[in-house]
Amino acid sequence: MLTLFHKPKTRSNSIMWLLEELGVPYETKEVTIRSMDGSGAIDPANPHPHGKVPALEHDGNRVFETGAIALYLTDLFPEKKLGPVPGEALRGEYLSWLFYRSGVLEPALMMRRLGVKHMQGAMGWAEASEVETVLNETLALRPYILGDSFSAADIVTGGGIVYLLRFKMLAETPVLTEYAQRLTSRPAFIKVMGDHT
Ligand SMILES: N[C@@H](CCC(=O)N[C@@H](CS)C(=O)NCC(=O)O)C(=O)O
Repeated sequence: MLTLFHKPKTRSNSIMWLLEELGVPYETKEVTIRSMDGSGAIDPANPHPHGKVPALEHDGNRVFETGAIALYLTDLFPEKKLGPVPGEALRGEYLSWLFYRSGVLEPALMMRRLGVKHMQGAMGWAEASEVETVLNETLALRPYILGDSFSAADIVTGGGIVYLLRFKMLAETPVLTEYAQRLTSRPAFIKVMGDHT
């Protein structure tokens, strides 16, 4: 059984969205987490080493980090065609965009929001405006991150784009807005998120 450790309206919604796109059986265990306002607490039932969500348990495997969970799931269900498996075309592109959200997109835009100056050459991510350029150039060429087909990279990094647009951390452009509309109109997205991201 797949068990998702979950808190509504958090990043674990992305994994629930993916599980719904996959159409596989799973259970959720709702846990408490620490909040920005100082409320909340780590839930001892949560296997995540930092008490965060999402975390996944499956057949004795613990998986944490949204990108890693997405990769685990799409490799587990290759027949669902939501992520290229080893040996398939676009596998490298897929892994790159899965890691891009937590490695580049989130830190770059969070640093800008916090007013921290980017130090070229010293940080493992690019400056926020450069990230915006790359996203716009990529998505101007194709409807989804990997091309014509939707994949879990659209849930992980694309879901991040939806969230960051909503909270005005990413500049709105026709390319990104139309991409976000493609994602948020998907039945599985609406089932999990409603009008929330
Ligand atoms: N890099 C992690 C981030 C996970 C994360 O920060 N989740 C938030 C909820 S959106 C959380 O659990 N926060 C509680 C805390 O920071 O203790 C991932 O992508 O899975």
